[in-house]
Amino acid sequence: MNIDQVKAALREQRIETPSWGYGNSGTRFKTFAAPGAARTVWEKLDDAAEVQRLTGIAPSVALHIPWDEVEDYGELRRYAEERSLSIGAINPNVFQEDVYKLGSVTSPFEEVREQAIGHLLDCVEVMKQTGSRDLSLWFADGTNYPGQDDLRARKRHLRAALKRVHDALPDGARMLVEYKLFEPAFYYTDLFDWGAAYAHCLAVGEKAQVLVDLGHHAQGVNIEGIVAFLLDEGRLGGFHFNARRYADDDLIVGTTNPFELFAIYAELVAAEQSSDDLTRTTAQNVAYMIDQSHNIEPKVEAMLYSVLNCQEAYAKALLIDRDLLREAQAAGDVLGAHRVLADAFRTDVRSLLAEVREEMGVPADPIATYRASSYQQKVAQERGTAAGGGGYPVKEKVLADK
Ligand code: PSV
Ligand code: MN
Repeated sequence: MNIDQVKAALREQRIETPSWGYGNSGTRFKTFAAPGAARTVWEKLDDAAEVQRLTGIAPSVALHIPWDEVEDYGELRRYAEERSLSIGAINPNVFQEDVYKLGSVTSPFEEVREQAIGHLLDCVEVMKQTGSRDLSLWFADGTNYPGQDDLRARKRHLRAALKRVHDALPDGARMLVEYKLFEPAFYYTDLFDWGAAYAHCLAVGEKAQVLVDLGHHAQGVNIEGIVAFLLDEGRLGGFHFNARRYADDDLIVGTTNPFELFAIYAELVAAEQSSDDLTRTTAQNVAYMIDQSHNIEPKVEAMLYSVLNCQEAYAKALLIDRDLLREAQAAGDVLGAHRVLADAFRTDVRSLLAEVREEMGVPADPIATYRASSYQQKVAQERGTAAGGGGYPVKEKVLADK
C-alpha cells in the first residue's frame, strides 16, 4: 500500500460509539457521578455528535433498548441525522426484568422465553424505524450450580429463539451474536464462547454473524486468531472494543492492550486485501463498535480516546509491509516475519494521523482541542450532576435514571 492508499483507508475508517458510554456508570460497588454526564438518549446523541465533530470517523451510535426507549423512533432518527449521526446497532435488553432471573430465551419457563423473544422482535421493529442494520444480541443467560438446569434443553431454546428472530429480520439486516465466558452466571453461560456463537449462527442462517467483545475472553486467549478464523468463514459480524485486565472491565480500548488491538487490525487489513471474495466482503462489512461503561474517567474524553486508539491501531496495521511479510512467512523465517509486524507496530503514526485529520477537516489533535474547548463546562452547567449511586452496576443505574 502506498501512502495515498493508507490515507484513503484511514478516511474511510468507522467506529461506532455506544449510547451507554456517555451516561454515569460504575461497578457493583459504586457509581461515581460525573458532572455533565448525559442523562437522556438525546444528550447521549449530543455527546456522540461532539465525538464525531472532533474525529470525523464516529458517525453512528448504538442504542440499548429499553435504556434508550423513546415514544417516536422516527424523531430520534431525525435528531441524530440533524447532528450528522445515524443510529447504529440496536441492543435488546433481556437481562433486567425480574422474570429473567433464571434466564431469558433459555429460561425453563415458556412464558418467560416468549416474553424475551417478544422484546427481541420489538427491537427488530425499532431497527426498521431507526434505519439500523444490526441487531446486537447478548444474553446474560446461564446457571450458577451444577444440576440447576438441563444444559441441552437450554441450548435448544436458544437455537429456537435465534431462529425466530433471524427469520424476522428484514433484507439487508443482520443479527450479531455475542458470547461471554462468564458473568452474571458463574457456573455455566449459555453462549460461552465464539465456537458456540458460530455454531448457532451457522444453524440459523446467513444473516447471523458472530460479535467479538474483547472483554469476554479468558486471560491469554488469542483473539486475533478467533478473528482470522471467523473472517475466513465469512461469519465475523462485529466487535465490541474495550480493554480488560481481569474480567469484563470495560476499560478504554488500546490502553492496556495496544498490541492486541494492533494484531486484530492486522488480521482485518489482511482480510480487506484478500483475493477471496467472501473474506473481503466480510471484512468490509464488519461493525466496529466500542462497548465501554466508563467508571472513573470523564465520558466524552474517554470516548475520544477510544476512537483515536482504534484509528492509531488501524494506521499501524495498514503500514505492515505485506510483500515482505509474505516472503518471510513463505521462507519459514520466524523472526524475520515477526520483525515485519513489530516494525509496523513501533512506527510513530502521530504525524501521519494529524495530516489525515487536517485533510478531513477535523482537529489534528482532537483531545487537545476538546480539552481547550468549553464543551465539558457547558454540559456540566446545563445538565448538572445526575445522581451517582452506591453499589449498583451501570446498567441498572442507567435504567433507574430514565
Ligand atoms: C455485556 O457485558 C455487554 O458486553 C453486552 O454487549 C451488553 O449489551 C453490554 O455489555 C452493555 O451492557
Ligand atoms: Mn459487549
